[in-house]
Amino acid sequence: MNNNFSLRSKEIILQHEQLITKKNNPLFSVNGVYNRYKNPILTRDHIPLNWRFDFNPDTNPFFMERIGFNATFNAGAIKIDDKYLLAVRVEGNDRKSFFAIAESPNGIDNFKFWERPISIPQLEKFDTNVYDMRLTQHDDGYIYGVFCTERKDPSAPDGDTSTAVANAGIVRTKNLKDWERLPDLISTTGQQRNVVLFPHLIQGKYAFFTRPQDGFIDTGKGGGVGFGLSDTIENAEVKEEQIVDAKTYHTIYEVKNGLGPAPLLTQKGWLHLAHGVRNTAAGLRYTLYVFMTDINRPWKITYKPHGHFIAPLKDERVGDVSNVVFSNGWIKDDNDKVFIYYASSDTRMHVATSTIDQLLDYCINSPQDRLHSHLSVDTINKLIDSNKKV
Ligand code: M1P
Repeated sequence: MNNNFSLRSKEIILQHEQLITKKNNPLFSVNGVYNRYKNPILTRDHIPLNWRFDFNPDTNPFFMERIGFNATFNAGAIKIDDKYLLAVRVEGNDRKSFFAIAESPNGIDNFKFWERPISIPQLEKFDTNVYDMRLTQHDDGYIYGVFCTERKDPSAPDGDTSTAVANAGIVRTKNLKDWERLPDLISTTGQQRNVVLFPHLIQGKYAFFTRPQDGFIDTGKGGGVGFGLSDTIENAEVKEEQIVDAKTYHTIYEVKNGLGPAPLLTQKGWLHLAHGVRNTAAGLRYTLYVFMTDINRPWKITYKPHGHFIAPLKDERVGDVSNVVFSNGWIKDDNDKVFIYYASSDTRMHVATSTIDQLLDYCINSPQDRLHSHLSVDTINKLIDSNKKV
């Protein structure tokens, strides 16, 4: 056996084992709302070595990587049988995203990918790219994965090789291994991304949070987190969408926003995590925010703290698409601990932990965005005044 092969393979196997078994620790939280963790939970280096290297010394004498991976991000999340499972968006060096399940015993470290990535069954019109799967354990007994499917825009002029049409693809499973593909969601708006299936029927219908938009990048007149009902899931069609949370001038979601994972049920209503996008001279900035909706009318906002909940910090700020945090997965544990899975800069995955009590307190008792600087000052002064009485 070539010395090169032997030395390199041993070293790479050792480094990989050390990485995927590394312990993760919470960091002190100044805001007291959630704890970040020291290490990212998944990076492209976590991808199994047998997806990347040819282990045959005859055909790979230099032990070179044959298939490269670019990023692991935007993961859906679910807990089954005491295992914390992420449906990770893995992006290859060829820019194609796909999904792969990574499993952890504790939700914060030791994430390991299952043996193979998920093979999504194809419809007549193949997906060009798939990403950002939201997992919903539905009352009907299935786990649904709703994801973005992207195909070249058939109306793009000759020579335009980037304009795409985005839509919501739907798959379902009972074990995260065998997936049944259902037809894509039909809606009256041109494009859909960030579509999330609500876990219960409403008025006997399947309910979706949507994000209607006019174009692939621009939301145009659409925009905002929407909500609509479909008679069936086997041929899902949302004929009417109402806006739950509109994009708004001079906010952290002035350009667009979209729901993250399926909302969590609490005694005080539904808890939602979403992302908001604002413009800056340096490009778009994606941050996460939370809000609550009425327990019986999950499309009606009841509480919405001002500004962002999680924004890109330190190393999180830089990556393939810098200044982005994005989340489409969280898990509420039996003891009401909440694991918030978020990706930074379209590059790697992180976890933050909180509790339902902390998140409710944050939602209910944080001031709202009053949309003008002088009203923000007024809000600060009210806190200063009330602190004088303490
Ligand atoms: O690059 C940031 C994000 O951009 C898109 O999100 P949205 O549809 O809200 O603009 C998605 O491509 C998402 O995957 C990505 O993280």
